[in-house]
Amino acid sequence: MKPSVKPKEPLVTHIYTADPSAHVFEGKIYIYPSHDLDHDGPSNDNGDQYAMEDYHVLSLDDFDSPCVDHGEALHLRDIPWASQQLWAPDAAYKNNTYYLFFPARDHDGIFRIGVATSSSPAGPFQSQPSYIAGSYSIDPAVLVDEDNRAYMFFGGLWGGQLEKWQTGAFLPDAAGPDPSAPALGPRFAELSEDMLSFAAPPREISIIDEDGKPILAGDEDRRYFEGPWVHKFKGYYYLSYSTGTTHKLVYAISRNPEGPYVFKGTILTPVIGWTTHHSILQVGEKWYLFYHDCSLSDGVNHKRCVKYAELHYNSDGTIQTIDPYGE
Ligand code: FUB
Repeated sequence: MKPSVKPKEPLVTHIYTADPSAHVFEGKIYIYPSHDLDHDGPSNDNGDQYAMEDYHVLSLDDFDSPCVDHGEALHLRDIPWASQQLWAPDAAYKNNTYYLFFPARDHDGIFRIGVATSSSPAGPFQSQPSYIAGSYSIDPAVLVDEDNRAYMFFGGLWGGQLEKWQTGAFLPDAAGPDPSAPALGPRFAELSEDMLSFAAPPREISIIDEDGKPILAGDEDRRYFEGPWVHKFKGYYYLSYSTGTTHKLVYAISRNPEGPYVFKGTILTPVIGWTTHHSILQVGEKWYLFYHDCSLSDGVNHKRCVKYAELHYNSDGTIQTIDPYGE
C-alpha cells in the first residue's frame, strides 16, 4: 500500500506550509502553498514573522497517494522587483502556460503582486521583471472562467496593507474604516489575454447581507479580512475568505464574478493558530477544502501545515460548516 495523506492531517511534515491554492492540472492535484520559514523571530500585527523566501509546489496523484514536494519552484533572489515576504500564491493555466501569481514587498516595502511562468505545473517558474502594474496588497486568487476570461481577486488588511489604499494611493498611516462604516472589500481585476497585466484597474467587491445592506467593518464575524478564493457551483460564484480577527473561513455568493456577493455562512471554524487561508477544489464528483493550521508546530503562528477535508453542499447550494478537529 502506498502511504496516503489522510483528511485533516498535514500533507507534508518535512517543511512548514500554508495558504494552499489547489488545482487539478494534467490529471493530478497540484497545491501551491506558502513555504513558512522555520525561525524563532518576533511576531507582530504587521506580519513580519511571515518572512518566506521561496515557493515549493506539492502534488498528489489522487487522495490515495503520498504528497510529492517538487522542490524549490521560485526563489526571492530570482524576482528582480521583490525585497521580502513571499506570501500566499495561486496558479492558473492558460495559453499553454502555467502562471504563478504571488505577493511580495517591493523595494519600498509596499506589497505588490507578481507573476511567473512555467511550461510545467510543478515549475520552476520564471519571474517577470516587474510586478503587475496597478497591483497592490496580497493574496491573489485567479479564476479562469468557463469562457476563458481570467479574473484576479486579492487584498488583505493589516500586514497586507489593503486599508492603506482606500484613496487609490498608498497612505502608510491610513487606518481601516470606522466600525459603523461598510467594510473594505477584496479587489477584482480582469487579467489581460496574456495573463501578465490587468485589463482594467482593480475595483472593490461589495459583500452584502440578505437584506442588501453592506457588511460593516465592525462585523468581525462576517467582514472581509484576507485570503479570497472564488469557485463556481451550479451557476453561482462563491467568494470565500478569512475573517481574520475572528479566525473563520466564510463565504458569499453572486451570479456575477464582480459581485455584489451575498453573505451566506461559515465554511471552517477556527483552527489552531491565528491565520486561516484556503482553497476549494472539485476533484471528480467530490469537493475539497484545502486549508492550514499550526498543529505541526504546536501552535506557532508562522509555522503552519497544509491539510484538506471533504466539503459538502446542502441541496440549496449552501455549504456545510467543517469542524477542523471533528470526525
Ligand atoms: O502567509 C502569509 C499571510 O498569512 C497570507 O498572505 C495570509 O492570507 C495569511 O495566511
